[in-house]
Amino acid sequence: MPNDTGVVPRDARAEVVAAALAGLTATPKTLPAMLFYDDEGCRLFYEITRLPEYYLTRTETDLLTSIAADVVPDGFDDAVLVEFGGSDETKARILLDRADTPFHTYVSIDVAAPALGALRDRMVASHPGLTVVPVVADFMQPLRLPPLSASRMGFFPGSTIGNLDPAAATAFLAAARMSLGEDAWFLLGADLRKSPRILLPAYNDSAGVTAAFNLNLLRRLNREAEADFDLAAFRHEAVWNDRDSRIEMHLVSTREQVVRLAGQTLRFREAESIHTENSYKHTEARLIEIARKAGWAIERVWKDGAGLFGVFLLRGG
Ligand code: AVJ
Repeated sequence: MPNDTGVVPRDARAEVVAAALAGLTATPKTLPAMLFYDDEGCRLFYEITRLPEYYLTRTETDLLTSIAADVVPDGFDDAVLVEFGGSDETKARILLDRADTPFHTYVSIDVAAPALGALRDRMVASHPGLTVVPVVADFMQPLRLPPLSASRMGFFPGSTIGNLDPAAATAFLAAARMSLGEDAWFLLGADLRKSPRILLPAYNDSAGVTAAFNLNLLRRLNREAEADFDLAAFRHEAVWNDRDSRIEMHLVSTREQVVRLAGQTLRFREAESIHTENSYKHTEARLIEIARKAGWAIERVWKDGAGLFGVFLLRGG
């Protein structure tokens, strides 16, 4: 990941090369969605969140704002909010900015150390009374958190859980339950299954921002993995996979071609795709089933008026 100077450390580059080679030598070809988020990818994702077709961010933000007082369990005080994959505090602020917030500590777990450092600086400046604890770690793994107060709430907004297949989503929620310890709570934001007439434009917007976001992956590999992808020879594609209930993003080769990456030769057939992302769209019932399998009880579920997006309050034992 880039540091403040824009220079990518060698070991980070080695990880990008290893991940890219593993995916691009597999059949069918894939690339991990986490590779989207270099500096330009983060900027493009922010632009996506402002698109008229991308209803997710504004729907969740409005929903969280309207329920912020209700998500706090009775007797919850001296509380800690633990965000998973939280290198952007915008959603957490909805809970932390309230005059009556029970949260005095904000723990944010993310692999991107520079982004976490910037987040800490922003939060310390705007919230003098708040203790901000950045934790540099892969949130998919169980982790040892610093000693926390009795009232703990995990936070996983943004429908990031949609990137995980159901088994991985269950494993993540189970690991988070272990990391948070006994009697913790968890607030999960997830996009819901709906008509592809709404879903497809959200992942194939008319301004072409999602296409640029997808193709930026290849630009990143050209820079960080000594690759020579011709960006004009791949096109963005978003498809609805009804059986698996997910949007898939692909980069499709427009012709037969050969690409070099870190000294290796990669061959593409015409119309061959690189599968770059899954975005699962589960029903409320399916998400409840996944949370239960991970050992959580369902305390309450909120949806926006149109039933596009769900916020799930889970309770550990
Ligand atoms: C950040 C994973 C929730 O799946 O909607 C947006 C990423 N990809 N447009 C999503 C994304 C294409 C986003 N998540």
